[in-house]
Amino acid sequence: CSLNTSVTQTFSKALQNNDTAAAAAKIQENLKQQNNIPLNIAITGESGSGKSTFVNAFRELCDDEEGAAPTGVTETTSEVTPYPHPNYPNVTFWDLPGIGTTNFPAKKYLKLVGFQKFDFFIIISDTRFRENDVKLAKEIQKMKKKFYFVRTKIDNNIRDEKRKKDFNEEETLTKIREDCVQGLSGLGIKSPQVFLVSTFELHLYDFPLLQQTLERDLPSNKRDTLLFVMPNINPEIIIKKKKSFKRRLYWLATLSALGAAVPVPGLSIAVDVAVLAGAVTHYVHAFGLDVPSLARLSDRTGVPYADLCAVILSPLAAAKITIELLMKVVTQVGRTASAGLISSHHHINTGTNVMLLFR
Ligand SMILES: Nc1nc2c(ncn2[C@@H]2O[C@H](COP(=O)(O)OP(=O)(O)OP(=O)(O)O)[C@@H](O)[C@H]2O)c(=O)[nH]1
Ligand SMILES: [Mg+2]
Repeated sequence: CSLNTSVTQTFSKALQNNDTAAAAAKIQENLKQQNNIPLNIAITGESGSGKSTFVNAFRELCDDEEGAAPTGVTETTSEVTPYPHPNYPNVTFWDLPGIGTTNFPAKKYLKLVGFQKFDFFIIISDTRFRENDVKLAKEIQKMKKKFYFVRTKIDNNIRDEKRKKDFNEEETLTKIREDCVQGLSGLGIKSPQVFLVSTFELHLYDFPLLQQTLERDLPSNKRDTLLFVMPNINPEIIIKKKKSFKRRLYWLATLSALGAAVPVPGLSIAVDVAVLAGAVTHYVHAFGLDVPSLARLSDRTGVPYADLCAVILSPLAAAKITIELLMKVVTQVGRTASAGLISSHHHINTGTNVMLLFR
């Protein structure tokens, strides 16, 4: 990536000029930049459609947990509420009141919720989409922003249809999808795309497709930002996170190796520790290995926390993320980047740091 190349160049130059403060500052600045790419996601839809539940699911919070958006059968969302992601505060989910509850025309509604800041809108409905949803979508389009229709509570429809003798899940889903598409087309939306979702079971139905679509539509610098807040609902997402993490680690280790190539007392160690601590923290969060995430998972599944710590390694093993892999990346990068400039002593130090951080 060109940004990274330019940072690497500035970094090397600063080191050649013996300007260690500038070199360290450059790394910190870039790490901060990478972790601070803002992503603002607007969630809107009529009252009771499941907006707040959707926001909580993305933040991997139970509805009754501290910091969760209030949800329920009575009307609860009446104002614009930002919910930052607990591990990635640069990502904010905005729980918006349904346009119908505000009685504002679409243009005024968008102005009041501050539409400019949103990267995209998710318009949720638990039934067919209505005129209000369409008016809003058209106005969002006029403002040159993206929107996605999400039809929620599919689990309810499937459960109801299952009672019938000739139940066929695919047919049921197609029927709901066609019904939504027809409704939207009838109200003037050209070839609408509707994603069928159960917020209680994000791994099912169209949520994975929604994830892929969002990723495809976002500008490239924001793709990883979205990826890392995606719940780990399937191996594909875990593998994508792994790849992105590897790329990042590769680059960090390159800088770390460059730092070590020039004998500046103190700097290399500081860089290693800062760089690796940052990378490993990121890793731990992305894969839900932090203590609060594991405790939540333990609560949700009833699996004792200690057992979970052991079990959780298996999906990671499936994605081939291991401490050995991390070590390999770090040492191999060191070798490639240094082109023989740095001592093997440095590799060992870097590896040891990784090991220590993992304990
Ligand atoms: N079965 C099922 N129920 C859901 C789903 N999503 C939300 N619900 C339920 O629908 C009800 C309303 O959900 P909320 O998230 O509070 O809806 P909201 O859109 O935020 O509502 P307001 O804040 O009043 O505008 C709650 O009882 C949720 O548990 C889903 O995917 N499946
Ligand atoms: Mg709500």
